[in-house]
Amino acid sequence: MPEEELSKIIELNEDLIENNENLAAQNKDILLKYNISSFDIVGAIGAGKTALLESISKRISKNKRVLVINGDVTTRIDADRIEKHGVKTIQVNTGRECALNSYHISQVIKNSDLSKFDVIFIENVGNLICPSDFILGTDKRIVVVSITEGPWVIRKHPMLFKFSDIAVINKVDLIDVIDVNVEEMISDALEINPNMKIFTTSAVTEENIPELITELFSD
Ligand SMILES: Nc1nc2c(ncn2[C@@H]2O[C@H](COP(=O)(O)OP(=O)(O)OP(=O)(O)O)[C@@H](O)[C@H]2O)c(=O)[nH]1
Ligand SMILES: [Mg+2]
Repeated sequence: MPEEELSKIIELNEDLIENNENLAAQNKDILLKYNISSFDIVGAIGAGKTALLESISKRISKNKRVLVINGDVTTRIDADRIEKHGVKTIQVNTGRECALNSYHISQVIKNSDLSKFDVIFIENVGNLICPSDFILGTDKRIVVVSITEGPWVIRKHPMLFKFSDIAVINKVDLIDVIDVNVEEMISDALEINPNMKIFTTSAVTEENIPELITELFSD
């Protein structure tokens, strides 16, 4: 590819990221104005993002008014799973895009009565690469992987860990049948981001879910 064309592509990409960051800052201001705690959940396909959200929703929906925004390429399967636990959900289908961006979230914000919610969770499309370029304007980002993705999943995807606040290593109930060293996965995450809070969870046994919830609402 000629050098000139390549530099145009790089510029376009930088513009996209900058526009996304500006819109994310606006989302953040609006959510703050309504005193809403907000979290976006990124992570591998099938790592258990929805299962964890089901477990969290079930536990907090008695005391907090929760909205879950589900990003998915085409279906609303995840939103239907979560809605059963007494929280409101909004499905955003991203079509050909591999991650939610701050424009999607700004549209949801614009069309929702935010005074009805205390907490917003955003489940991103399952993908360990695309979401790293697109912040959404939430208070905290949670990255979810599970032990079934193999021992190197964190080391292979450093960007998402670098820019997340909390890491969840899920499916630890399967530790007897999967050959991974969870302690090594934890140290991989801490090497990438020493400030990260890390939780080893199971959405099935609900191990460490109360601790995760305490961390979410700790400040
Ligand atoms: N054993 C076990 N299975 C789990 C756990 N969490 C989720 N699962 C199962 O893993 C599969 C995928 O879980 P989901 O919650 O749909 O994962 P996800 O990350 O939301 O997946 P996508 O939205 O498709 O990226 C389902 O069959 C869940 O029941 C866990 O902690 N332990
Ligand atoms: Mg899901």
